[in-house]
Amino acid sequence: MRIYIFDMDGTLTPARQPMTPDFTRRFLPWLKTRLAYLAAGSNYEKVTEQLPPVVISSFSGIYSSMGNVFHQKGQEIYRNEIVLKKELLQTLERFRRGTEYKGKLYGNYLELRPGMLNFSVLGRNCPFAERTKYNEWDAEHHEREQIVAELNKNFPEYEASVGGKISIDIVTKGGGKSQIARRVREMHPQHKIIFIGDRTEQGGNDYALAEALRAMDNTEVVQVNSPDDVLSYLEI
Ligand code: M1P
Repeated sequence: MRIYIFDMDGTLTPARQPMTPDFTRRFLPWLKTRLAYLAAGSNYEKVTEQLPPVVISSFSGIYSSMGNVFHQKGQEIYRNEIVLKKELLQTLERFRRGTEYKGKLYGNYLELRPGMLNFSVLGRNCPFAERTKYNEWDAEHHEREQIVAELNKNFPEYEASVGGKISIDIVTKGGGKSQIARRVREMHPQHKIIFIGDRTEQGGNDYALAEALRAMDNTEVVQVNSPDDVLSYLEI
C-alpha cells in the first residue's frame, strides 16, 4: 500500500482559495479509496474554509500550521507552541519598515499560529488583488528570499521559509513540516510514502518535509505547480 501526503495551497487548491468543484469531483472518489494526509501551512480554520467537509473527513489525518497541529476525525490530537525571541520580532519589524515595496501595506503582518509565526511585509489583511501585485513585485525583487536567507543565518534556532504568495513561515528548528515525515513514518513503518507539494524547492515551505522524506527509504517527492498537475500525476 502507498501512503500519500498532500500540501494544500497551490497543490490541492489555488493559494488561499477553496478547492474547485471540478477538482473535488475528480479527487474525492480517488481519496476515499486511499490512505492520505494533508500537510498544510495554514491553520486548521483556513483548512476548513478551503476544503469541503467530505474531503476533510476522507483524509486519514490533517496536519495544519506546518505540522504543529494534528486532527483526526475532527478531533485535535496534538498542538505545539512556539517561543518568539524579542530580537526576532524586532528584526521582522525592521524588515516591514525597511521594505522597498511601494504599494500600500496592510495589517496583520505578524500572525501567530500554533507552533509557528507567519510574517508578511504586505500584511495578511490586504485585499486579494494586492496579493498578486506584491507577489509579482517579489518575484522580480526576491524580497522574501532575502529575508528568509537573513533569518536563517542570524537565527539558527528557528527555520524560515517562503510561504505562499505574500508571506514567510517561521517555526522552531525541526518544528516545521519536516516533523510530519517522522510522524507519518512512525504510523506506517512499512509503506511507501509519496509527498506531493508545490514548494519543494530550497527555501520553499514544502522543502523541509521533502528533504526529511528523501532521507528515508521507500519515499517519493513529487513537485507540482498547480492542482491540475496533481490530477495529471494521479491520472484522474
Ligand atoms: O502555501 C501555504 C501557505 O499559504 C499561505 O501563504 P500566503 O499567504 O503567503 O499565500 C500562508 O497560510 C502560509 O503560512 C502557508 O505556508
